[in-house]
Amino acid sequence: MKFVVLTIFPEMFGPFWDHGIIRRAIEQEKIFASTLNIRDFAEDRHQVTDDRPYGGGSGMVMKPDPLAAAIRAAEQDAPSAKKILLTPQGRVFNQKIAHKLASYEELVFVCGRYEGVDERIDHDLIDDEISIGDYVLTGGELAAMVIIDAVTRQIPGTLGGEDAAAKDSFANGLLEHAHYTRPQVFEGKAVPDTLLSGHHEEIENWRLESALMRTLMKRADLLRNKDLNEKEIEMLKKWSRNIQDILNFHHKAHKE
Ligand code: 6GU
Repeated sequence: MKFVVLTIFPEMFGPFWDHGIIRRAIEQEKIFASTLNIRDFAEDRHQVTDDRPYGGGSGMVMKPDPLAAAIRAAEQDAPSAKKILLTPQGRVFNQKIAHKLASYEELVFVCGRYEGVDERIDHDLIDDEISIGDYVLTGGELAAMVIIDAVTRQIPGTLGGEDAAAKDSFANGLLEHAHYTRPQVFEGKAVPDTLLSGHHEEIENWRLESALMRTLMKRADLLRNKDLNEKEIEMLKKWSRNIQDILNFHHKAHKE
């Protein structure tokens, strides 16, 4: 996968390329990462990339000419790339989009700054617009890093475990199960017995139940939209029977 990022702050990306999974993916040539400084494509003496908005008002607008030139230069470097503009007006990023983007050979990220980008940077130059959530950032750089991070860990071989990405939160529509490591007892709290049992099937069942419970408690919306499998339905029914049982006892106790 080749990532090319167009930005007026290329220095922001140095530390990002240089740490953890991203660094290792670059070293192992699973990903190729570069930035282009939009300022280098400004023709004027001061290399200006923004200007005041026609019609007046506060804030500055990113000029179309340096940006268009930068995008065309990126296309030289990554001819098959999907070109993505980072903007709060884009479709909202999620795991499904991360998975889809990981299937491309090349991605170009265009980081908007100031109040916005001149409207004439449009369909010939941009294939997709993505936002990372309903809040406003000062620029698309952090959003590009978020997306590059999520896409990189979808690329086979970038994570430690064989199928680590497949077990991720959201990959199966559930949050991840609870995790424990040493010590076995921390501040009086013990690790659940099942996880110490060495019994693989029981451990898998425990993890599914943990994942399902956490999703129900923290993100019930995910469960409503999920295709539940038979095991998951059985677990939910079991809980439901238990809850009904408690309520029945409670009801009787109060009538007596
Ligand atoms: Cl992609 N850009 C900016 N400026 N703000 C955002 C965003 C992107 N996604 C959420 N907020």
